[in-house]
Amino acid sequence: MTADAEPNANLFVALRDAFPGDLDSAAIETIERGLVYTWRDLERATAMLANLLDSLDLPAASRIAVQAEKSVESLLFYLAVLRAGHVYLPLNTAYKSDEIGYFIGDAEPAVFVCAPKDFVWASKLAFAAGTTFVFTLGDDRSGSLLERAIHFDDRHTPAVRKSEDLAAILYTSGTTGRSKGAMLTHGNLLSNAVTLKTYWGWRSAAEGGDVLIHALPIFHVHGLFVASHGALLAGAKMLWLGRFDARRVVELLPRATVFMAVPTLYVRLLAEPTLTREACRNMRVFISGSAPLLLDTFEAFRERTGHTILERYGMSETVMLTSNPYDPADGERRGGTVGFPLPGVGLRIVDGDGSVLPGSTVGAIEVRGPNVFAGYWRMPEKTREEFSADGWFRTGDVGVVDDLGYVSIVGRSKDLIISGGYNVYPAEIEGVCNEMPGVAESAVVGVPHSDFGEAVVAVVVPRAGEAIDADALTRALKARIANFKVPKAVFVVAELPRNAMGKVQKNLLREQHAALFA
Ligand code: MLC
Ligand code: AMP
Repeated sequence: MTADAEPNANLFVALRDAFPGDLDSAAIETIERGLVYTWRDLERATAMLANLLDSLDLPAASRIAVQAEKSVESLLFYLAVLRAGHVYLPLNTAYKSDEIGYFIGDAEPAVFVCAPKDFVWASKLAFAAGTTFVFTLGDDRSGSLLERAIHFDDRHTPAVRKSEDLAAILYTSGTTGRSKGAMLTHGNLLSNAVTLKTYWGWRSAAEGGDVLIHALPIFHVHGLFVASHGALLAGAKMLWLGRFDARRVVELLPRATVFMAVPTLYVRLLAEPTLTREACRNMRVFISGSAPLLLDTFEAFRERTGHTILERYGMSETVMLTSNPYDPADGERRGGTVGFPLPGVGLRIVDGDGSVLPGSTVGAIEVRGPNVFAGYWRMPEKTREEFSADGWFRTGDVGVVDDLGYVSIVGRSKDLIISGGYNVYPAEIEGVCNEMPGVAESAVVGVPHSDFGEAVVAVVVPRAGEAIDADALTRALKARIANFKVPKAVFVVAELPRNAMGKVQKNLLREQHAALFA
């Protein structure tokens, strides 16, 4: 870099600059495996992995797709991708080969990292799509990625990136058609992490040292960006769980100060008799998001633990948008609301014509700010559609802002089901159901579920003269799509309810099946 060049806006550099002075202190402790990673380990391992990527001579900003079980090494690889100046593309571990085939075909990654057990089918798909390198990574440090990286130097100069350069692509399903890749820049991710650091009062080692229980998957915004960036930017320690386990989390609470989760995890924590005020005595804040937190859960948690959950709202395209206050001086945390727009985030409510509505009026939520993504990967048309003429992003959520400025989400204009924090688009599931033998048409709806918040239910109509076996259909769906998308119940009916215009009346189906899992 020359003397008058702009500073390096690579997100990795900002995260690394926040490492504490004592590089030999613990950065991450894995609970299931009992391993401790120091900050020096993070520095060295990301350097080795970044040097491996450099050795592949990839074009700058190549897409690097990863479908690997959660492990500290997969987090380190994410950081190494940033460090080397490439674009990280995480994929849900539940996705099946059809789904992976679509993502790889669309994103054309130069490198694909998969679980060792998936190498045969996954590498075939990747090489067919033009991917040059396929590595494997297991959650027990196995696989070719680490075997190769170990031979590289543990020093590396981070690639110079501009704030508007891409850092990650997160696929998010579409209301029609297939998934879209939301392109997030280094600037999007860093600005949001810096805002949350202050707004949620993250404490560095010198300030008392936060300890985060990291129990979420790391292929989505919540676990990968909000949780990991938060801890890294504070130089705070993480207690790392490969998968969520309510009993284990309660056992860890006395050693922790911060917990982040989707509502299902709070419901499961409440089912643990060992969750008490005493267990939470050192906790500073419990944060919830990705799906609506029921008021019952919010109140039961406060009663049991003495802690008021802080609910916030965000999405893949924008990272975090609003948050209930952390500091009581900024107001109380209100159940049923997602708090205030974060500093620097603009939020407005508009009607169907795009006219801005006055306070306390329900309408479509639009947002803007340094956190709002750069558009959908190779979908300029779709990107244009999702922004207003004056540059606000249409979230697809329906909400209202009260007199005090608290935002509540009251619905969605997008036909979306959120099950246990994962998004399921009915149009996608209907498309797959309709391709199944004997199915004439189908309708997929979300119904209340006591654990997952919402559950996917399918109502299918057989072709004339044919019969459908609901169990066989479910089995066939399991082979095609990620398990969390598979309907928890399938009903076979002679016809779907329709209105005078011929549109399927999904509200009737929702009402009919409302009590199934409530
Ligand atoms: C698992 N299953 C689910 C499911 N998760 N079904 C519906 N919805 C889900 N979310 C399936 C399993 O495959 C299994 O099916 C059956 O349900 C029971 O599984 P389980 O053992 O109870 O599930 P478990 O492994 O414990 O996982 C549940 C969970 C997990 C809640 C821990 O879903 C999870 O980690 N959710 C968090 C998602 C998240 O991080 N979202 C953030 C998105 S970011 P079978 O058929 O095999 O028996 C975002 C932006 C923002 O939205 O604002 O943050
Ligand atoms: P994703 O596309 O996975 O990023 O999901 C984003 C969507 O999750 C948002 O558009 C909202 O519909 C929903 N969401 C996130 N946080 C909340 C919340 N706290 N309350 C209600 N819905 C939420």
